[in-house]
Amino acid sequence: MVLEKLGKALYGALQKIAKAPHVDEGIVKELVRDIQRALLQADVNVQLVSDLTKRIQNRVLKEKLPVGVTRREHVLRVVYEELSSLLGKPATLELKPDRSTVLLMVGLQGSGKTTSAAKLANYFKKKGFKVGAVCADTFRAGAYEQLSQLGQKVGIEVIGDPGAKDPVELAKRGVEEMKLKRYDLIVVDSAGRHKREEDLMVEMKRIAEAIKPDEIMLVVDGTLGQQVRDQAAAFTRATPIGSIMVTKLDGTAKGGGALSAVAATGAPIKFIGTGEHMDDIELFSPPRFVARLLGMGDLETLLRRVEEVVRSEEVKKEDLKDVFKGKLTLKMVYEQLEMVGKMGPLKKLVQLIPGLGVSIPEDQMKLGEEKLKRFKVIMQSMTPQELENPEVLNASRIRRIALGSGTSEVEVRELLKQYELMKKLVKSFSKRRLPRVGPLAKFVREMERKGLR
Ligand SMILES: Nc1nc2c(ncn2[C@@H]2O[C@H](COP(=O)(O)OP(=O)(O)O)[C@@H](O)[C@H]2O)c(=O)[nH]1
Ligand SMILES: [Mg+2]
Repeated sequence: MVLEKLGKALYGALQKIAKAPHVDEGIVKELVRDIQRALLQADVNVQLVSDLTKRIQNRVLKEKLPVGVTRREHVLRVVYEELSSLLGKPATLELKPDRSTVLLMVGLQGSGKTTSAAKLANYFKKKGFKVGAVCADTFRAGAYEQLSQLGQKVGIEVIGDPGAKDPVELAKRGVEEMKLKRYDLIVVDSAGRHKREEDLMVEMKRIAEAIKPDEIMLVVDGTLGQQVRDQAAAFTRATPIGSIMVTKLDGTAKGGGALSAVAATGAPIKFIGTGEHMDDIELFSPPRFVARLLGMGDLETLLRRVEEVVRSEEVKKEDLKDVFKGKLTLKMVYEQLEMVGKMGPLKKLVQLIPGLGVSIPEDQMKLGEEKLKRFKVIMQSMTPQELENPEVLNASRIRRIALGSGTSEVEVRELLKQYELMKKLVKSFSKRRLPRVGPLAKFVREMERKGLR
């Protein structure tokens, strides 16, 4: 999970409250200290932490308890609300209904602009929009090549010219062409470095004047922690920044610092990047993000994710229908592996379900690339019947498959164990386990409405 360490620390702090016989001043002060420690470790600015924890303490100790709310619930709610507001207000990116929306990506080299441009294009394409990208980075060698490769991967048109010298002209031409083609969204990638930083800012301004984007999105590297604040400030001085995307939150302990520092500048964080793959992008909503951080689960995101998965061409509706019935064949596992070389959307889905994964440690779900390749080889040695119905795999069949695939029986059994594990996860989707009342009921109804159950 994103910001795993921070999430665990905060969860631990709140657990103390949940377990305490009485919520008194002493325990509230202890909670506040725990929260402070957790946030400072995530590189959240000292002043922000101090203000936040003061507010939490004041509200918890002084606010009158709303009717029907226990002191404990009140504490949880205050912490949840205050952490959410630390991360800013929720904001979305709405595309214009009647014309092309132009989005200009800016930011320093290496922040993840090009990757994020392709991720965003992919995100909106999956929602059914016609999306294209323009490479206006004429500074970095291979910039066009990089974007067009990513564009190919997600299946969108990319306009660029590796030989061009003038990024302003290039951006203008590309955007005009795509407007004529009636693209819903045109993402413009720009350069992140120049010999002098001033030149970069000037170029950005000129591109912005030439293409008049509907929104300028600043991309910042989340691993920089609270330092990103200076970057955001510098870009904001040069041109109006409409929104921010914080990347690389998958591999950093400083993500909390980056997010809160950005939020403090007043520009809304609209998306976050959580990995190198094209699907590793999330619409950012502080309340939802904090709910997940605190281990409250996140049904809204889950719903949305399900919707996207269903819509994406990669997953056939029929398959999901079976999955939600708790049925999973090795053939489906194989298709999942083929699809993204990982576990595919299924894994992401599973991660989002609150309470799941508790019995199955994360590292058991993660398989190394090498292992995945071996598994694929093994499955290629199986008959369609075996793939459809792994229960028929007895000792002699396992021996045959090991021989045929040039692997070992141990490995074949290991694959079967993985399969059982996934099956167990998938079973949790089944009717039997899903409650008819409470927060999950909404999810169940939604699935039924979509004919997925
Ligand atoms: N782990 C991780 N890596 C990312 C993420 N976003 C971008 N990257 C990597 O960061 C590096 C720089 O990205 P790039 O898009 O070329 O940055 P640009 O110079 O701003 O265009 C590349 O290796 C990307 O794969 C992210 O969310 N997570
Ligand atoms: Mg780039």
